[in-house]
Amino acid sequence: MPGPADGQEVTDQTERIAGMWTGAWAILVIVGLIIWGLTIWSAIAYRRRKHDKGFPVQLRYHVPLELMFTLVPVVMVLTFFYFTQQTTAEVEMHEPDPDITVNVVAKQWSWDINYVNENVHEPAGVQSFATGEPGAAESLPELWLPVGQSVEFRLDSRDVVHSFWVVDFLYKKDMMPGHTTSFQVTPTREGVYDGKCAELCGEYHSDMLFNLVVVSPEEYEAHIQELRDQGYEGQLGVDLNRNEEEWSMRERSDDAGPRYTTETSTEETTK
Ligand SMILES: [Cu+2]
Repeated sequence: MPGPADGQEVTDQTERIAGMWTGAWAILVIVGLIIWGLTIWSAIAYRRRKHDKGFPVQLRYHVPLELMFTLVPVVMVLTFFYFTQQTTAEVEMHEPDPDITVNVVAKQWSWDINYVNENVHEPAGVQSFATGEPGAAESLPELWLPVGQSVEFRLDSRDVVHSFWVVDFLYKKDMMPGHTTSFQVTPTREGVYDGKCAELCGEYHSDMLFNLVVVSPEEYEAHIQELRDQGYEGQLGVDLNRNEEEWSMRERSDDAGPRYTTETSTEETTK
């Protein structure tokens, strides 16, 4: 079973998602056992015996049997579809007034975290280097959230397609340049959770890590105040130029002709 050892749910959605996952597997294992059982049984029961001659009785156009072969899979697919659709709709539900709104901007290869209501941001994310040294994990960009409050993630990208993934949330969402995606969730368990980019986005994709820190509302407020005191007011939006040069991604792709030369495409294939 996914989830932390103490059994406390990480968000208000994890139970539902894990239930969908394990339920589907349980049904499929039962179906598998029936199919394997029948296959093995028929191979043994109808095997060719010593004095058998010619062909066994040939069975054709057995309408009830063929109806069953059609209807059972159709019913199964429809049932899985129903539960998948139901779970997706619940997980994707947007309340009009979430308690916290966080705008996450992905960039090759890190994250900028903006607290929208408070109009402060985390220090600009710097790509991590998985050095294996103790303490490397503590230097990752952080996203703080208060426990028990609903949060809306607004997800943007400054360059290529990334994907926002907090592993223990059991959910991830693509981040695209020029299009904001979003989802809402309520973290229900304090702790530090691994966040990753889940969409291969270039050479250092695997170093695109962050920590999601779920704390008490008081600690969250204190953290926001600390950011404010350190001067991290405002937002690090998508309009920020990621290379501090005189072009935006849009201009560059429009003016520069084909995006990929043979040089970069050979690089691509080595990943
Ligand atoms: Cu990425």
